[in-house]
Amino acid sequence: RPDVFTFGETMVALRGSGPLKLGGTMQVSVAGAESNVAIGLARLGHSVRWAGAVGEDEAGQLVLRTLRAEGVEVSGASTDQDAPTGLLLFEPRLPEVTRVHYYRAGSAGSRLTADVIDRAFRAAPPTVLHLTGITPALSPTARSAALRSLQLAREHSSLVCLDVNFRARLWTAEEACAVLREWIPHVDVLIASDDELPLCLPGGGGAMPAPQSGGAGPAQEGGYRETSPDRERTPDGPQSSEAPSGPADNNEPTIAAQAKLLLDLGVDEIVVKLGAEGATAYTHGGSLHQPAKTVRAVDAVGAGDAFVAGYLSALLDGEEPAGCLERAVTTGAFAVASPGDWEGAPTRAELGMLGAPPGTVVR
Ligand code: KDG
Repeated sequence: RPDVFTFGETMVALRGSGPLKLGGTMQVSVAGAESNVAIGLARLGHSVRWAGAVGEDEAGQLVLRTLRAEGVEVSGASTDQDAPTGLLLFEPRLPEVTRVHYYRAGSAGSRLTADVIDRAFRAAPPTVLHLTGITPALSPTARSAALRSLQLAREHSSLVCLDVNFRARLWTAEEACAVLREWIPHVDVLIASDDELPLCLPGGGGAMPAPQSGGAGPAQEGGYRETSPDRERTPDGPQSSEAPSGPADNNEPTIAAQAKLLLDLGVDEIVVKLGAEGATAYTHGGSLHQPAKTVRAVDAVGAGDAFVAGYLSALLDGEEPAGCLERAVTTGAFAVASPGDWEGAPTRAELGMLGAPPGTVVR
């Protein structure tokens, strides 16, 4: 049984160094929320399978080759001869603001079908199924693929982790809400930023999350705290308190009330990413807040996915919510401190580096 099965659209990602209209060079890599999580987990030593559809093109080869090189099993992936692999461009506009441009309408990844997911899942039913709210936004067939995975998870007693990952460029809050609230009864671990929680609740579609600065996720969603190089670092050790904890921020009463509704709907753990404020987990036993780790922010894209990888990794290791949150903010901070969606994801041996004093050279 693999530890985790995940699926979604992974695209070729081109990263510029300034305004795109000025031209210049771009870095070529791949990006996809679910494959970012898969790589993060594989680096931490877990067995992970990823499925999705890529085009029969060099871009598709790059996606599969990258995932294989990272130790992610891709035998369940499919190749679409009639559509290209999707593309996304990252355009850094300000040190902390990145703009994302998608070229994914009609892409191979968006044409994912339930049959592909059915085959991939049944070939090796996992301990954990991880999916995101991006997949159902891609197309009706991708939406049925996601729904099929939820049914299969129930059939095979896989734990279901859902990261809401609302993408305003792909669908409206009302559309997202209609799908997500149907999914909630199938979800065991729900991961969301605070503004995404209403999307999972009846009537939540009206609470439109604020437009995201990068278009690829809240700018600070991975549970990290920024610092400038000349500012003093804050202690990095675990600072969680036992449940129930004090308020995480001024919105805490609303967030707690929403989390309570979700617990009542059958979700076991609701993990709310609060960006620079860290993250709070809500369970039937109470709530637990984990402050962020302090790092110098280089590229926040992918921080939320890294956070999920850390959380699931610790969960698979049998950790309680405190240990899961601690690892999640650690992996989130690694992502923020490194360029790229997933490139800076830590191995297990590297996790402790975050607490090293500035100037440390590991020999
Ligand atoms: O979390 C970062 C990813 O979401 C992004 O790089 C690409 O999957 C992506 C998306 O759909 O935005």
